[in-house]
Amino acid sequence: MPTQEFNFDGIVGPTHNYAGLSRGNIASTRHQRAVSSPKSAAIQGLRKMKFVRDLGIEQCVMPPLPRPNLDFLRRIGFAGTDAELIEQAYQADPVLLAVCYSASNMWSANAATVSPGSDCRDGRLHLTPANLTSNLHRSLEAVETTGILRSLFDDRSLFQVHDPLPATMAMSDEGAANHTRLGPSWDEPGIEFFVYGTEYFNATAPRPKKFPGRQTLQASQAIARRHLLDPDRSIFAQQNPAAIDAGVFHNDVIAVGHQNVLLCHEMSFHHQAATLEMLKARYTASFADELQIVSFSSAELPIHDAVSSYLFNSQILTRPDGTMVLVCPAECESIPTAKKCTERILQSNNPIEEVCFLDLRQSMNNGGGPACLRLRVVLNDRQQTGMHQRVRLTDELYNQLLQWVDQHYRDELAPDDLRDPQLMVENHAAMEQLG
Ligand code: SUG
Repeated sequence: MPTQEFNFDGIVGPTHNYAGLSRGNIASTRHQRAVSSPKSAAIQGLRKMKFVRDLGIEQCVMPPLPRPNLDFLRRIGFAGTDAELIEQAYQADPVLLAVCYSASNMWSANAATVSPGSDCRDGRLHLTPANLTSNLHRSLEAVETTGILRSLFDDRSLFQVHDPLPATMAMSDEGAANHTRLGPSWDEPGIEFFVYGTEYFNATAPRPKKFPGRQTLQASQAIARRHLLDPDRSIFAQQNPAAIDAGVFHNDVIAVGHQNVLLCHEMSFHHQAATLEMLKARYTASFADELQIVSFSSAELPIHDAVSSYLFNSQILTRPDGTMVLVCPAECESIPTAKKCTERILQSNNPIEEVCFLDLRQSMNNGGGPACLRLRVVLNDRQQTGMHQRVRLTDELYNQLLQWVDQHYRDELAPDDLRDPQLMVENHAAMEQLG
């Protein structure tokens, strides 16, 4: 089995809802208190996984986390039976109830930063689960995600699943959403490109004014050290603070890279020209071919359209024949500027030969596009055999999951439905059956 990239997608959980919990994420704020459809959200996610699998690309699933997280409610001072905890939290502040019910681990790009074994000095695959300290609801994921990753990748001779970084602002880490691995092959060492929002200890460094920069340089550097990366092949760049203030809360909302391709916007990086020059130079020095960069100006794609279309949150995938496909959210087809950009991607010099558009509206309404829903994990032959096998998406598993969703998920979930203890009972039943 050749070394290849596996996509691990989070299955949307039965409590997918719109609580407006993520400051700086415009879609989340805009849809606060809207009625969600957990069933359609999960089906849209599963269809994307099947679509990728049918392209001949390895696809795996990550389970939803058990919700509500009642331990969280106990830790912040509520007490009593499960139903009492829920009612007390609702009375104190419905936001707290939304926090413990959030299905946010569906966005597995934020689950961890992953470095392929070929980039790491000890040859093992290294994963650092993200601490997600920027948002309360997301910070609850870290411990549980670490447990899941350790059970998926439990052979210590092949994999190293680190603890999340210390949960402090200085080490704020959002995982692979701010990390891109570039290089023509999966077997040779690649270039690891880390993008951060703030430089925590440097008070004079530019910062976003309105919204938080969720990834710090200090966190990215710590990950590079832990993963035993070659400093000559690790690049750190700052996100453009004005873009963060325009709603670009992760780098994967404004840039996407894969193998020898990088799609970006003129507002992607703080030192845009220098960052792109550095990437090109390091790439050419390391490999025989060149990095193909396709950059878009604000005139072609106003930052507002970049954020609402999520063009840069598309997945770039390599098919078994070596050609690439761009999997975009359906919004890229309906927003004319974004549609034109997809046409230019097809015309310009790069290996992307096909563009397709998928409906992921339920997740998009919370700020999660195709690339947010997947964690890329490059696995060699031994690692493919050594990882947990039941998560690989087969037609059989796909059909089982569709049936499971149909049986257990609600068609609609309104904000005040979280108060109904019956929702908890339904969730327990669903998770029990998933096993
Ligand atoms: O962290 N939204 C997520 C979206 C994450 C997208 N991931 C990447 N770009 N990789 C977030 O902001 C909204 C939940 C709510 O409002 O109910 C939320 O958590």
